Amino acid sequence: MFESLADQPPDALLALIGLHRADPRPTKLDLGVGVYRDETGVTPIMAAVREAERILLDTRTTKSYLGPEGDPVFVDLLKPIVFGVDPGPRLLGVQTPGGTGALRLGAELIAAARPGARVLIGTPTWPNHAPIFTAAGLTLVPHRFFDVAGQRLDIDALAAALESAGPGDVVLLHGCCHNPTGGDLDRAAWARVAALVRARGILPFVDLAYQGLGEGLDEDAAGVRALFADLGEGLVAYSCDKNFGLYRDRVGALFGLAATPAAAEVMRSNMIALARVNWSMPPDHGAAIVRTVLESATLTSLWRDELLRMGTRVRAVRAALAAADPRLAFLTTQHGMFSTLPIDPARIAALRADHGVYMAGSGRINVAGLQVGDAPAFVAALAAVGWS
Ligand code: PLP
Ligand code: TYF
Repeated sequence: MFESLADQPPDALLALIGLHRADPRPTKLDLGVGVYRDETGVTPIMAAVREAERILLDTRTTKSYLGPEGDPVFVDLLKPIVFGVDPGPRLLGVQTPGGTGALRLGAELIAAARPGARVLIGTPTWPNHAPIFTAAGLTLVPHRFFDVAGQRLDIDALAAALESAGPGDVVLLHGCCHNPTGGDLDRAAWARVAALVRARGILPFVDLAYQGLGEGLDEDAAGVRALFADLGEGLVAYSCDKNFGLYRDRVGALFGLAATPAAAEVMRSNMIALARVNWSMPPDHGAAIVRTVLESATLTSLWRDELLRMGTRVRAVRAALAAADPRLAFLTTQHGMFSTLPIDPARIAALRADHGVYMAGSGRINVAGLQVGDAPAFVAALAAVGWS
């Protein structure tokens, strides 16, 4: 049977981890896979998370099954963080294995409602977006979201894509900290998108994987809140894996806004049915940590403080890079851990081979992989390969 299978390429982003690890040069720099690193170069277990794990170890009495919807308390505690004011019974959510599980579940929900539905998708985007939506049987309709050479959002292309779409179509939007460009919609652009989505009857599907790692928890959710404030239907794929540092524990949620409370219950039952045939039930441990943090005022403020420091460090590295080379000034206008440099594959290869500088083949850099003090060496390596 399996002789018919063709070999599949490895995930290029995850492959960078191994390449960097195998490089013996002590001066090597890892700007590859998108995980936060602190001022010592470590992806830390956050203090609030460690404390929550201690509490769970002491108080957990069972690991019996929870159910396909996961922990509803975890989902309810996230609602005010994501949406600010709770939109009430039209908003529902289920726990998922990471933001990826939420994206896949949302895609399958859309496919169940409207087989083959068109999904407007801005380019460039996270490399897993297209395969996830395609695997669910949806039809991708790409438009240019960001001009890498000019380091500018192409809002007009997004608006044109929305104007060409209508009821039954979906638009995928990054909630904040755009991966891979750091190019976020500003308040005016979100308002324009919200108006078009409403006028055309398009379903917005927001991927919110980095809340708090840009400008702050509330600032990073301002777009999704503005969009959902006066909306009939929408979906949000949420990840706690970055803002709680829980990557391997796979913590996420899929939120849905339905037209009526009754429709919300139907939507929830469909999400649960789809979860059952995919992963049966989501893993509990990471979500239990988030729940334990958010149930405690002390742990919540500890978590918020540490997240604030993480965002501040990322912005400091962006500022240091811009100060070291004025051609990188655009980095300070972008948000979150990622930006994409206008740099060709030959130079990316030379950075790796000659300077031990590891970045994605697309030119994406994970700013959080650098220390403020690394800025001169990074800029010198860019200059040495004759960047732009
Ligand atoms: N969406 C984007 C844009 C991401 O960068 C990631 C990163 O992994 C995800 C979703 C998925 O996150 P998770 O690790 O929670 O599945
Ligand atoms: O874009 C990134 O680097 C992160 C981590 O298959 C990641 O989102 C990368 C690839 C992948 C899963 C997560």
